[in-house]
Parts: sequence; C-alpha cells; structure tokens
Amino acid sequence: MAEMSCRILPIVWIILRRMIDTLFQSRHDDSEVIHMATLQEALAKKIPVWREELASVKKQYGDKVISGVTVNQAYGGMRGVKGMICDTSVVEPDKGLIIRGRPLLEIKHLWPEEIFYLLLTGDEPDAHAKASLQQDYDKRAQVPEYVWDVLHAMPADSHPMCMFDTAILVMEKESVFRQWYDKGMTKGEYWIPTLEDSLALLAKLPGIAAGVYRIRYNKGDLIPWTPGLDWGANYANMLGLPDPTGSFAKLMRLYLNFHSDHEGGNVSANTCHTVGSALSDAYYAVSAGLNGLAGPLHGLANQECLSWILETMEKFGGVPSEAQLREFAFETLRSGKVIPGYGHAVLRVTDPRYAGFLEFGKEHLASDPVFQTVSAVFDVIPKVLQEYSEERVKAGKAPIANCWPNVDAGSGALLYHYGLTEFPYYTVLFSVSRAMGMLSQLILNRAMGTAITRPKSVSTEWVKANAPKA
Ligand code: HAX
Repeated sequence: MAEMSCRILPIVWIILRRMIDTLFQSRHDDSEVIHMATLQEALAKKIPVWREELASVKKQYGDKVISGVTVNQAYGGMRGVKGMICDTSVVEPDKGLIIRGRPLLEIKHLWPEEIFYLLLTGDEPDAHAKASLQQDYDKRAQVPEYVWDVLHAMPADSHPMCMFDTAILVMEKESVFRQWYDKGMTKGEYWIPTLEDSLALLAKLPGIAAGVYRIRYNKGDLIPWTPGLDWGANYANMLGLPDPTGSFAKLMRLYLNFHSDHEGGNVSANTCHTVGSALSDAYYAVSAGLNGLAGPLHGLANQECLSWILETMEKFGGVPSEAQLREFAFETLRSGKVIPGYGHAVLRVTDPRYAGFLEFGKEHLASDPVFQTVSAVFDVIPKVLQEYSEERVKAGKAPIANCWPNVDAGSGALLYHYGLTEFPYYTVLFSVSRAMGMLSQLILNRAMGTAITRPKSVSTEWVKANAPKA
C-alpha cells in the first residue's frame, strides 16, 4: 500500500501542477498580448546575444587603453580607475544612479521584483513575468530551521548586520552552484545554478532580515511570509510594525528599489564580485559583500546619520534653527568627525535617491519633527561643508569633493517615523536591497565568463623607483 502511494503520489502531483499552471495561464493569457518571458527564459535568450557582443567588443577593441592610474589613485582607493565592467547600472557624477539606461527617479514607481528583472535582463517585466517571479519567491521563501537556531544562539548584543551575514553564510550548504560544480558542469552553464542560488537567497532575505529584527530586539514570534504578497510588502509585514494605511509598505518598496545597485566598484559590489570571481558561490559572495556594506563609510552610514540628527535635536530641544545647525556641524567637523550622509566617492550632485526620499517624506510625513530636521540640515550642511573644505585647502589638505547629501542622509528619518527606531538595524534593510544588485552582477559575470580578479599591486619602493620615469 505504502509502495503504491509512493508511485501514485508523484503522478497526482504532476497532474495537479499542470492544472494549476493551466489555471494560472488562463488567468494571465490574453490573445492580444504577447507575454514577456519569465526571468529564466529571458536570460536564456539574451545571454547568447550578449556573449556574441562581448566577443566582438574584445576582438575590435581588446588592446585599446580606456584608463590610466596616477600614484594618487593607486594610494586613493583606485578612485576613477576604469578597470572592471558592470552592465546592470552606472553612476554618473552629475546624474546619480542610472539602471540599465533608466535614471532612477524615472523608475522609482517600480517594485523591487521589477527592479531585479530590469537589472538582470535590461527590460521591465510585464504583469505575467512579474507574477511568475513573485510565485517563484513564494515557493522558495521558507527559511531553513537551522538558520533560526544559529541566530538564537548568537550573543544577544550582536550587531544585526553580523546576524544577517551569518544567516546567509550558514545557508551555503544549500548552494546549487556548488552541487553542480562538484558533479561537473560546463563554464557555459555556470549562470544557471547561480540564478537558482540567487532566487533562493532573494526569496528568503526579507524573512531572515525581519527575523533578525524580531529576535535581536525581542519583538516576539517570527511572522511568516505571506504567499501572494509582493517582496517589499512582505518584508514590511514580517517586521511586524503597524501599517494601517499601507504607507510603510510603500516606503519599503521605494527603499528596496533605491538601494538595489550602484554600479560595480563600490565596496559591497566590488567585494562580491572579487569573491565570486574565484567561483565561490552566491552565499559566500553576497555574505562577503555585505560585510563590506557593514562599514561606517559605506552602508553603516545610515545608522550614523539618524544618530547625528537625533543628537542635534536633543542638543537644541527640537528642530534646530539654521544658526544652531551651523554651530553643531562645525563642532562635529572640528572634532575630527565627518558629517554622516554627506559626500560621496563618485557623485558630485545631490543623490537622486536622497531627493526621492525627501519627496516621499514631504508627501507622507511633512509634520514629523525628525523629518523636518533632515530637511533643515539639507539647507545648511552643503554650505558648511563648502566653507570647511576651503579651510582644509588653505591648510594644505584635500578638498571635500562633494558637499551634497547621499542616499543615507534622509532614509533613516522615514524609517524612524514608522516606528523602526532601532537604527543599528538600518543597514540590514540596505543589505536586503543591495543583494539584488550584487546577485544580478554575479549572475551576469558567470554568464559572461568574467575572469578571476587579480589586479597588480606594487610596493612603495617600486613607486619611488618608477614614478619619476613615468
Ligand atoms: N564630512 C567631513 N569630511 C568629509 C566628508 C563629510 N561628509 N566627506 C568627505 N570628507 C573629507 C574626507 O574625510 C577626506 O578627508 P581626509 O583627506 O582628511 O581623509 C576629504 O574630505 C576628501 O574626501 P572626498 O574625496 O571628498 O571623499 P572620499 O571619496 O574620500 O569619501 C565618503 C567618500 C562617502 C566616504 C565621505 O564623503 C564620507 O566619509 N562621508 C560621510 C559618511 C557617509 O555619508 N558615507 C555614506 C556614503 C554613501 C554610501 O556609500 N552608502 O553606502
């Protein structure tokens, strides 16, 4: 009897699956509309075309010089050195983030799953392709029980970023890429299990991140993933914060859209790229990238920004005046600290992501004093940094290259408004989003057969001997 049901059950399951698929198609099919392919199908069609393009680019221009390196750049974090390729997005110093040719503020209405599809394929998905990705997440969203065991076993005062990264790393044993690699696969196939790993990870990240929040801050039981609810709203829901109007879910979609990618050279993307280039799987690569995002000059800046805003409000007993802000900003600078949320390694204008958050704040929480302080800071800090930069130059120091706000300057105030007041957690939100960019870059690099990263380093002695001759 048991043997018979073992044989029959899979057949019943296949018939049921077909019925569900037929039902799903009849819900979405429309003879007038040609549906876009699912993410997997779209990539399978595009990758051979991109490979041909790459081969022709290399053949035509392979020995052309596109960048040089000065001694200052070699010591200065390789700023401006063009030494890697990233097709998901570019950051123009005077425009900010452009995803697949689309300036960010033009696509701010897209939901995160649409952004991921766009990052990977270069196209926006239609309703069918989007629904198919959402159903894919629904199937993969269950977080393995051992992840919770590990998180519960961590010290109670662990940083939420450390918990989040650990959860990703501990799931490495699930890697389909590693299984396929161990069994043997061709280089041309590398992207397929990498996409599998990426979807498995992305589906689980909101649940893990929300779990980190609830465990770390004693918020009670974990809230499960809701099938049929989109990625951003699911994350908002699993955090468990009250959202009677649904505007927190809207903020989460916007937040996850805005932080998704920032070309290839930033610390997290670059680290993920380097680790992935050794064919370490997506779990290793993303976890490594996020360890970089945890640094105060990168993703951790958003927790520091809100601290600085609240400190200012506490010092002056509410929304500070322009004069008070100036005074506190100079006090911060003269004590050797940076003004968090201002400046950028690449951007030379106000970050459009900051502008988008400011617009959201004006629409949804204009009377919130923390948000009002963020707006007031924007009116004062660029001038203060400009003055301070001139002082620095007179003292023989480097100027501050960009005095305008970056993405982190405003986002914290919005989260704070909705009751997400634990600001060490903010980088985890950033991480959930940035995983989309890191993973799409990883998949494309696997598809294009990108080489292992190995720039040449030189010693100071070498510079002293060779720079005079250069
Ligand atoms: N406040 C005070 N000084 C600043 C400054 C700021 N906001 N921004 C830059 N400077 C200083 C730098 O510390 C540097 O000083 P030293 O030469 O004494 O070291 C000098 O100006 C030149 O730096 P730069 O060329 O303008 O900027 P960098 O490319 O070196 O650094 C940073 C870019 C983002 C790290 C920098 O602007 C900074 O520390 N900003 C504050 C922290 C922050 O907001 N980080 C988040 C960035 C966005 C991001 O990546 N998020 O993930």
